[in-house]
Amino acid sequence: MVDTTGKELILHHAPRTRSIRCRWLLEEMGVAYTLKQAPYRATPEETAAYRELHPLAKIPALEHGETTMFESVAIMQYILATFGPSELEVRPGETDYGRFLQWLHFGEGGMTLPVTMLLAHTALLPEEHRNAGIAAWAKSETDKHLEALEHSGIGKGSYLVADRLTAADISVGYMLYLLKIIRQFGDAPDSVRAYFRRITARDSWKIASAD
Ligand SMILES: N[C@@H](CCC(=O)N[C@@H](CS)C(=O)NCC(=O)O)C(=O)O
Repeated sequence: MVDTTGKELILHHAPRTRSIRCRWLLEEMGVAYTLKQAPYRATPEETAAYRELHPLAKIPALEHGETTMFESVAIMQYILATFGPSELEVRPGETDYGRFLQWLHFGEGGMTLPVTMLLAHTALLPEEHRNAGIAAWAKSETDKHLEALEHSGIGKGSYLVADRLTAADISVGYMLYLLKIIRQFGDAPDSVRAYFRRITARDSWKIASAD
């Protein structure tokens, strides 16, 4: 599929960040896009221009004609709506539509708080500012989210919903990747680790996560 809107689609990206979600989806859908490296964890001076697109200077951001956006899951929904229909989306009328929306947002809205606290208190913050109590709480909350995944469709089939790879897998898959980066994925349930291996065996993932 190519861009039939006639407008350049620009994804502002940095390695290992949530822009991988959008790039993974674009690669799966075969939509043409331009990748621009965004300033990541840079000084206020270095991010001044980028803040026009993203007021928090976080990654990702998207430009498409008059439209500029941030929030990775919202960007995925925009891509699906603008360049679909696509198998990567579950649409109203399909049995798994509600569950698709649920897991799509679980990846960011559900998992971000515990995973970010775990990241902060095991890796990101200087050691003297890390809090062992918060880290333990974040680990236990993260484990609950992984158990919820274990008891979802992935134990029975290959994917979260609709027996096919969808944007919900991409949303959740990024969070599992983040846990892997911070070395908090090794004790995840077997079915969740096997699921992660399965969905990241695709060329689209390899391209999206390459740089
Ligand atoms: N909810 C936002 C989160 C964006 C976000 O936190 N991005 C991270 C990278 S994955 C970032 O830019 N971190 C740098 C910082 O916080 O300064 C989304 O899904 O787009």
